[in-house]
Amino acid sequence: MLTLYHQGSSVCAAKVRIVLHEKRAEWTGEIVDVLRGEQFQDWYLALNPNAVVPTLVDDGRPIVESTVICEYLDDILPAPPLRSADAYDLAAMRIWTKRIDERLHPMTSVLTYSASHRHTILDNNTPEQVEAIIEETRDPVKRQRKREWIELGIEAPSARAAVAEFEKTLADMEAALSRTPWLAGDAYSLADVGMTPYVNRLSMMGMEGFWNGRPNVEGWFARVRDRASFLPALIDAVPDDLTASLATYGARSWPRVEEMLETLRAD
Ligand SMILES: N[C@@H](CCC(=O)N[C@@H](CS)C(=O)NCC(=O)O)C(=O)O
Repeated sequence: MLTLYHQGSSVCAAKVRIVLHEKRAEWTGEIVDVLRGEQFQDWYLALNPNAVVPTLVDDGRPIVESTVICEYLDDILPAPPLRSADAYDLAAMRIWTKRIDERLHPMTSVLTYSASHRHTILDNNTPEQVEAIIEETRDPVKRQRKREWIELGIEAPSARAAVAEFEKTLADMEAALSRTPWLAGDAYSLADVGMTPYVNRLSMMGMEGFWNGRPNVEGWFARVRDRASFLPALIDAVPDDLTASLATYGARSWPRVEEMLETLRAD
């Protein structure tokens, strides 16, 4: 019995949902509303001491870390395989998933919060409630960053670094996809699963301009969107109000992001 603790807005949780749908697994989902601080409740901390989603519980045993969860699912549900039997392609896949975990994911929080979530938080809460949302983040470094994104939005110093990281990632995707049809070889793999929610996040925020002049990324994303896993894992799982706010506020932030991109591309 597989239970996924997740949330529609979470890119990490989306990776796991993709794998569950690719495998046609039987699973149940429990929503942990990370935008309202539910991840800090004691019952959830007992499952995931890092206070983040996703957590997979398999017959009462919790597994954390989305990349680890995806590999675990590929171990227990081998068909269809999402990791190559070829050692080189497998290494290439892990370079992508490692890069996503270490570099792209932290920058996605910056971009999403500073371009979109901050507006939702500011528009729907009193100043005291906003302060409470910031203060409930236990890690002092994360708390300070959240404050900066909520207060400064896309003008936060970290926002430029986030735009630069996405720009570099998409440039490297374009190069990889000019060599092979999928990111880590001839077959769809956990590398493609891993990148999908991040590219989709840009798309949901109306920031498709990131792949202007990148036909291989554009073609890859079209093929990813055609997969049966895409709609249930990436679109249907996202609450309507969140989809609307990502689109509205993302579009509002895009002109400034585009300016940053133009500067980066001119350098
Ligand atoms: N390395 C973790 C990162 C998980 C993570 O950052 N989850 C985000 C949503 S994508 C979260 O729960 N954020 C809530 C918070 O930081 O308070 C994983 O891959 O599972």
